[in-house]
Amino acid sequence: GEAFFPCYRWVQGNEIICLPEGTARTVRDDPQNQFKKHREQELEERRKVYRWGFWKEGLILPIVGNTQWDLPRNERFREDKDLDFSLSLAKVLKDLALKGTLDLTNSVRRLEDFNKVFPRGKTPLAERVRNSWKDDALFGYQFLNGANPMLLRRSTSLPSRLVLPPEMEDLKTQLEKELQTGSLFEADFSLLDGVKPNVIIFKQQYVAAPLVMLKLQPDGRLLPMVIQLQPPRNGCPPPVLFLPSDPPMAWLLAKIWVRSSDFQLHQLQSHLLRGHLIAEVISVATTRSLPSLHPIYKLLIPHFRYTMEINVLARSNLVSEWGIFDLVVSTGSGGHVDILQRATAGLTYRSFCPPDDLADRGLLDVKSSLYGQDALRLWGVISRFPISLESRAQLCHFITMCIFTCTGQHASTHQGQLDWYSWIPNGPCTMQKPPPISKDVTEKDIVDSLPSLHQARTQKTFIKFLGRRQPVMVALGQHKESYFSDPGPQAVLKQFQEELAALDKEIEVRNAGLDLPYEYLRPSMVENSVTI
Ligand code: OYP
Ligand code: FE2
Repeated sequence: GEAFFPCYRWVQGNEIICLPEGTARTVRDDPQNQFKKHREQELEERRKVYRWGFWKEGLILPIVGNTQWDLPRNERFREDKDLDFSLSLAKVLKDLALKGTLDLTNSVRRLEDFNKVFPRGKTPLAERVRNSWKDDALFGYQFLNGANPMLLRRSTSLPSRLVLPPEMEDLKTQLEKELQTGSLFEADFSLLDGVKPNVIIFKQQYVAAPLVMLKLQPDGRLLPMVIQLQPPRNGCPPPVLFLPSDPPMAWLLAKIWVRSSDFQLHQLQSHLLRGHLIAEVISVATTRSLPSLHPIYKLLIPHFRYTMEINVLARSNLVSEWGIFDLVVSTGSGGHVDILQRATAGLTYRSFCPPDDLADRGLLDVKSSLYGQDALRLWGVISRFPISLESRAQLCHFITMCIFTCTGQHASTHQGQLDWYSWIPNGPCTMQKPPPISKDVTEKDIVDSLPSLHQARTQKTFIKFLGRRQPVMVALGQHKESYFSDPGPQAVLKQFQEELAALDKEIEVRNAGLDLPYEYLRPSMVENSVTI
């Protein structure tokens, strides 16, 4: 049959292709091959309806179709979801049209002016971000438990791109000391190096590829030590290094550049590619490969609801020509596709499995990585779910990866948007001046670098839309359709739900004792599939 992941070099193992032969009826129960024939016919039919499409060279394949109307009826939003999606989109767009009319002539003069586009009904965490966004501790915290917890890694050596001039002997000593004790971490945005920046209404926008070195303190706080905004280039003087001891405006602008770079990698690599697009490829491949009677089909199908439609909408409105990225994001108009291609080339199976991914990034024993702790716990609960596959450990691992990707992986990168990107300077969608090459920086330089009022309002509009509470929402493991008729699997589902409830309670209790609660992987908050 068709390989489960026809287009990925990272899934080669035959454990995926050799799925058990239709376990609803064994060969012995089916002497005339009647059931087998039925399953084959069903798959033939399915492969006609669910065809692979094509979006861009070098990217994973999507479902065929350019608009939501091209999708099979079963994949379309049902009435309640459709209504909620269209109405809330209409509402935010109306708001944008009304309040945005004067934005092209009005400008942001001071940082406080971003209050004009700070949403009402914001979350407590968004409020906290607005008040404390300049703190180094909150800046560091975001790499652990913010909107994009996927980039940070523990350093195993000083990165080769970090060229330290002789007068920075002190810094070198400090970095080496942290390295020795295993408390040195890095966030490297090299993937963005050389990406072509957007031009928006005749105005050049800018992209950088920073490196941040951070130290993990015994109290669990992660603090930045140095920021390099661009990698060194042959024949050019080494890039300036920004330090916490620099003049406040210079240090702040360096941090803002990092936040804007994180916005790009977060949305494109962590959220869109590793959440939405991978969930879609798993859905399409499963639907084409497994008949309805197959237990793995029954197990996975609830985790695919609405994924194809939301992704068609994203491809045709967010990352399309004239889409939101082209209109207001620094990597729009092609750079974003380049980033997706680069990120696709680097996908690994291990990186989709938190036990392996967190080990590879040196985060397993970091107590202040709440994302890491919760991801491991959730992974554990899911992996105890397909219990009848216990003897096929690798298949179980693979299926757990599929479910975690469609649920926890997406939730952990989707849900932070409203909290961390409502205050625009903490996650600017674009930068309008080149990265600074000196430490002579004023508040005006910062404001001129940040998004215009119109860009900021557009960011707010879509962040609010994407981050709003979903009224039509099925939480992890709470689907009402029952696919399994046997009491055995039904009991397993019930146990799954009980373990999820226990984990939810535990996280709630843990959060009650924390200064900043981490909510994105609470089972009651995690959606059962990628739907927004
Ligand atoms: C799809 O104007 C989605 O019609 C939201 O995408 C909104 C639309 C379509 C309609 C837009 C319109 C949902 C799912 C996704 C994803 C991953 C990437 C998200 C990037 C968000 C960027 C926000 C932009 C702020 C400037
Ligand atoms: Fe999403």
